[in-house]
Amino acid sequence: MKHLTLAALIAGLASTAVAEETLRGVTAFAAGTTFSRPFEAFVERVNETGQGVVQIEYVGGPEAVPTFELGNAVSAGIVDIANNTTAFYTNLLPIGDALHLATNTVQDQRANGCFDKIDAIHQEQMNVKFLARTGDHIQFHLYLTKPIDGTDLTGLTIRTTPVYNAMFEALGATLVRTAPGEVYTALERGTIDGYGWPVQGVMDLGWDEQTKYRVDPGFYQVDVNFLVNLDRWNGLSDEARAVLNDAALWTEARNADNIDINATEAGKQAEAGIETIAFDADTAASWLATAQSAGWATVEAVDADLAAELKACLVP
Ligand code: 173
Repeated sequence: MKHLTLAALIAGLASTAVAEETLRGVTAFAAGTTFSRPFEAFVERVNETGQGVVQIEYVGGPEAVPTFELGNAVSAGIVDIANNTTAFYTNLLPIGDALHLATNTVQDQRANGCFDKIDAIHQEQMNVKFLARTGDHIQFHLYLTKPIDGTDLTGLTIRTTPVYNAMFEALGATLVRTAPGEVYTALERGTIDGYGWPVQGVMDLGWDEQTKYRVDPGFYQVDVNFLVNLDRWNGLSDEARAVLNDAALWTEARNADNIDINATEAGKQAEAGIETIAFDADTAASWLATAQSAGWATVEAVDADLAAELKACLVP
């Protein structure tokens, strides 16, 4: 008995000496679906490698914090760490629209100074540490319930986010912004004729039931980022920050898996009956040219100098 008490006392002292930090984590995408998965693997990794130093309590997804509110929540420190895409926090970081225009990888961006620049912008404008970027190699597509035979989207009502706004608007579509959680119902009710979404995740969300076509080629590149409230980040020990940084690099190394996953997903879509509308070379070139010009025009309208700086390191 005496022994146990002493052991408990020592354990108690030890735990006050090295306080383990627990961060509350929330994802902007439904928990357990494609764009939450890298974050979920990261949480597991941190909870293994950070024992006694830093842990993440995974609170969940949009049922905990609505998709378009998560940026505010992590900025204000209501959430400590968020898995979020710039398209869901454009209100807080308008220049964030540049991130999906990247043609290089996050590893390139770390090497050429772009990552630090993006981190600094997040810290200044949003009070968050930009910890990691996932989604490399994954492109976005237009999905439809009715066919098109060229790039003209006039007369179609398309669900968008800031990722696709400029491009689809330039092509004549009527736009409706919704969180991913509202897409299925919008399709079912016929209030939209299609939606923008990456090549991955459609099956996961059950949208294949309501989708007839995917338009190829894809465009842009997914950015789903880990953001840490800056006050919380600055208050962590060096050791805790190192655990988080190491797990961030580990996660980013796994972005390369997306190349194979993309192919598997496209195969599953075909099996589920989603037909591909594959533009011929000239139409594809015009589709992609509109994507680029409309996308960069939006970013340039926010801040031309910063847009040029980012373009130099995102599209080298
Ligand atoms: O379509 C979307 O909701 C969107 O903008 C997005 C961004 C990154 C990954 C998945 C979807």
